[in-house]
Amino acid sequence: MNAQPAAAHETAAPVGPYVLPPLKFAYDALEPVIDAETMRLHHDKHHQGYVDKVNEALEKHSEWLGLTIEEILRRLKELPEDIRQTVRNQGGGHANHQFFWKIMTPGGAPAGPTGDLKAAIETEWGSFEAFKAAFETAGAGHFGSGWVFLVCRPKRSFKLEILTLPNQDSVLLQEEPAPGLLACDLWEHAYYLKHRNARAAWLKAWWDVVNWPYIGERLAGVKAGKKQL
Ligand code: MN3
Repeated sequence: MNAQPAAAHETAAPVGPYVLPPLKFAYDALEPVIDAETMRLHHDKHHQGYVDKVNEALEKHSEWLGLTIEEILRRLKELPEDIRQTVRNQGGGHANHQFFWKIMTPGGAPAGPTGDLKAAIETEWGSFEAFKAAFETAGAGHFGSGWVFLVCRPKRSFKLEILTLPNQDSVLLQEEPAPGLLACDLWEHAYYLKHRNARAAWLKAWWDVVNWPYIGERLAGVKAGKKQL
């Protein structure tokens, strides 16, 4: 075992034991897309639970606590077997939710994607509308809990791709690097109080809170070689 402290370029990401990052907006700031009660439960209970449980697992092999959750997920196969699946689930849950809170903003970004991101979306799907439809179809069609992601493939000329993953699996577990640009939570806890069983309605409503300028920055970061979820 040879866990190293996080590299300098990852200083923004904290090492363990992890702490629930506070929301950057009020619980009701994403209404009517996400109601305050859902936000409270989702952030304060669900996300906190993932944080607590991944910390509990890593304390058994505390040399790993010196790494960011992103680095641990990238190196999951090196983790001691007795905690590997727990860290995949709970650590994945922590990383996915940390990512999810960052990509949303009150009022969203009505202008949608711009610049390089807009061009990359149009190259792949023809139009922003067609991309949204493909993302919604992938998310609505995913069986059971999981996430739908927009990722970038640095090894294939930064080609964009939509993928769905089960449970709390992170894009960082992918064999071929696939940094995440966007992610929507498909677990019922993310939408059930407001949208009931209508996952497709949740996905359609969710565009209204996506922070497109930030997604554009993430793509620029990937292109600049920055390691991020
Ligand atoms: Mn969730």
